[in-house]
Amino acid sequence: MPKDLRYFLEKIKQEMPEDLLTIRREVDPKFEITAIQQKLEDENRWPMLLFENVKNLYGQPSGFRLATNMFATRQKAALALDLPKEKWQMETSMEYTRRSGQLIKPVVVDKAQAPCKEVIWTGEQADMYKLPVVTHHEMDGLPYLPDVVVAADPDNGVYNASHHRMIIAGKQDSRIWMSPRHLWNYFMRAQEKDQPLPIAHVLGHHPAFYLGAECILPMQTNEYEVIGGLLQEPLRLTPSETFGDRLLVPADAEVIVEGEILPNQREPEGPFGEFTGYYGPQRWSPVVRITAITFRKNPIYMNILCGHPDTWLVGGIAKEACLYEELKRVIPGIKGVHLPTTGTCRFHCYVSVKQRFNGEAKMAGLAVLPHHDIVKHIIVVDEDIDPFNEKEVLWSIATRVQADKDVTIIPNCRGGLLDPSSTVEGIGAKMIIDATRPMDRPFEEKIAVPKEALDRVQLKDYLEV
Ligand SMILES: Cc1cc2nc3c(=O)[nH]c(=O)nc-3n(C[C@H](O)[C@H](O)[C@H](O)COP(=O)(O)O)c2cc1C
Ligand SMILES: [Mn+2]
Repeated sequence: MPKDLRYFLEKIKQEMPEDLLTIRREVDPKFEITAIQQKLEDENRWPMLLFENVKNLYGQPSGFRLATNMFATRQKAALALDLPKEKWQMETSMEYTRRSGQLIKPVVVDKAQAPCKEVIWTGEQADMYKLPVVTHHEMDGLPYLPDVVVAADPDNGVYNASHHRMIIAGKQDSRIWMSPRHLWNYFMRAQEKDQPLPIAHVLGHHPAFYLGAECILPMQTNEYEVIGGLLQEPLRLTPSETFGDRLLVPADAEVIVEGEILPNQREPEGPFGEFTGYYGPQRWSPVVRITAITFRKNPIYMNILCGHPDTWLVGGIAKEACLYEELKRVIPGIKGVHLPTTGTCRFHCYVSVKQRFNGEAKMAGLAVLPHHDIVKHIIVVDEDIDPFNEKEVLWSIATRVQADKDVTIIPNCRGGLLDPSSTVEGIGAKMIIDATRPMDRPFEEKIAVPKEALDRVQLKDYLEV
């Protein structure tokens, strides 16, 4: 059985049954699903949710199930990479690094072997209102698709996969938001030739598919091969309905929405509740004309709740892994990289290093910058501090930092386009806090109860009568 969303749901059922909730009561995709997620989050609960009965945008039963919160905890990401859930910290990112370094070429199967072609809607039938497209937050302009967009490079056919929200403005009318990364680059080159860019929005696949889409590798890396590496098996592809072999789509996806980004057309898109926890503004964004919708029988539509852990983790783990590889080239003593999700929406990055030479910590901080543009504040800690333990990171800042020497501010860098504190869009300051011990003088010892005593003393011998 190829690794797909159903395969992963089975795995969760077997290995983490407490982490999957099935909801049978009928729900409306407008605010009802996100209200349930918010209420669970308020109780510190982030199980994967599978809604069995969801209405479409006509208010009728859609026939699509809906899955969400697939990435809301790191334990689920560990499971996605076949690790035991206890290995949710750096081991998960390291496994990502290992797998993404082993590119596995995809295989192409014909339509008859492709589950995503079990039902095909083209022409007038390809109506987005028949899908359970979710409206997430109060001021969101309209419902949004929040999943992965795949496209072939217009010049050489190399595939890119990346998450991109798409607003549903009409039955076949959408707009896409692209910050200036790879998909945007593909589109700009197609537009220069006055050509549309064929795309497919992929809704519902194995979580390793999503983790692969968030890699930060050179643009000429075929991301279908990266996804193969993460799945540890070739990704199965099949020709799209609209573009045939010019756009191959994942055969084992639940739902595929095909379309093309039109050149030189812009329409309003937004506002949208963003990963920052704020609404992003309404903008003039490229227009997508929807051409076909294909799906499996008893399909599972996939949603990702933006501005909550579900969004931060899928990108965070991929970015940590890629950053670790980049930093290792500069600082061999790199120990760990963590993009925390405790409300810092990946604007913060913790790096731990075994510093062997003065200044290496600063270099580690600097090396993060070109590889992940949204990171603003980098905190570099020693190897005795666990970057996954925020209490230790804060203690390190409190006790190892002198602000006049250890804080470096670099103005006017490329930053996240959605950072609400920046005054020029996409431009911002970076801050590196070197929270490592100074190397040129002795430093106080950390307190510790002797290990021998800790090993000897068993609490039950003292506290239980
Ligand atoms: C759930 C989710 C939604 C995202 N939505 C967008 C989006 O609408 N526009 C965008 O430019 N980036 C978005 N991103 C970030 C990109 O997917 C991410 O930067 C990706 O690595 C870009 O890949 P690329 O460089 O291959 O294009 C989103 C990420 C996640 C996890
Ligand atoms: Mn890419």
